[in-house]
Amino acid sequence: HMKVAALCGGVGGSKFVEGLAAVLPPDQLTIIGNTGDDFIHLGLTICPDLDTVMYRLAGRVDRERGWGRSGESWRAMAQIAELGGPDWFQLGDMDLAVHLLRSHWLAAGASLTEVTARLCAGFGVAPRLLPMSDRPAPTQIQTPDGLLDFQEWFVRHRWEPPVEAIRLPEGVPAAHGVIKALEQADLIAIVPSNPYISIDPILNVSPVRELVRRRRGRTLAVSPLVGDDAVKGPLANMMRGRGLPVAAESILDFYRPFIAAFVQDQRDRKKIAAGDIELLVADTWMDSLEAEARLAEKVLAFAEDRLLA
Ligand code: FO1
Repeated sequence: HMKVAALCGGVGGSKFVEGLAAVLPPDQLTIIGNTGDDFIHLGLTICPDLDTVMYRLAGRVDRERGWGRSGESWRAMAQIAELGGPDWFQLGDMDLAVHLLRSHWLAAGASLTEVTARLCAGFGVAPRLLPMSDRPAPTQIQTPDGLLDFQEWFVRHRWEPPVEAIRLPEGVPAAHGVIKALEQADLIAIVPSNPYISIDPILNVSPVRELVRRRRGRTLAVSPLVGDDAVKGPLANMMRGRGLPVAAESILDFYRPFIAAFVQDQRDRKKIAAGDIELLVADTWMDSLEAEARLAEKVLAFAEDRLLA
């Protein structure tokens, strides 16, 4: 049995993690979630990526949207809109209950790690979900129109204007449990999330980048591209903006200093010349729990064979 630590962003990553959770005993899986997308909105602390993972593992995510709750109602949001409040970020009634409780516990002095653990316990989520840091580490997007907060750029302006640079705060410490999980993991899995806005913010809390680099021989990444395209979200746009081909090879190049194994989708036109990196070509399209579990099983067997043997 191997201990897995997964670096995870939002929607895409949460699907792979759901697959891992389906095939691993819960005490063998620690998920390190991106909190660079977090923000304070309507006075509440919102952690979209942690919640996306938590709701999915609880079986309560809206599987159509990929975020928020299934069976959600929107009465509070409708009232906020009627009163002229900000309604560009959609917060459902049940989702709001989580943000209220999180903000309440944080105000009472609990850490985000502790609050996340309490929420996960309440939802019956068994694997450990850790925020990358207990301190705010907001990602900002540099655009021709100025510097935007992440959710302003992502949700309010729908990935516009184009990204000139991604600004990550320097010197933010990782949460204590994160370092321990990365040191003790038999396998570090970089899940199929956006490398620039979901994974890089996690690598950037100290000392995660150095730690993962040191444990390169035990680290694997799954490409977020399927058939040379992004599944959802701005990744393909961002790659074009960087002058990179929208292909798994560009993703591999980004992760090269950190990994010894890489997984690309079988629909990609070109099989990567991976050099000294172990390569698995697999079906990474995750449209059901069965597909997620099948992929997780395959990736773990590959890791066991090529990295841990
Ligand atoms: N994404 C949207 O595109 N529009 C929304 O109104 C929105 C609300 C929202 C509320 C709670 C939550 O946990 C996530 C939400 N998301 C929304 C998704 C999320 O902001 C992004 O997908 C991630 O931040 C990117 O990883």
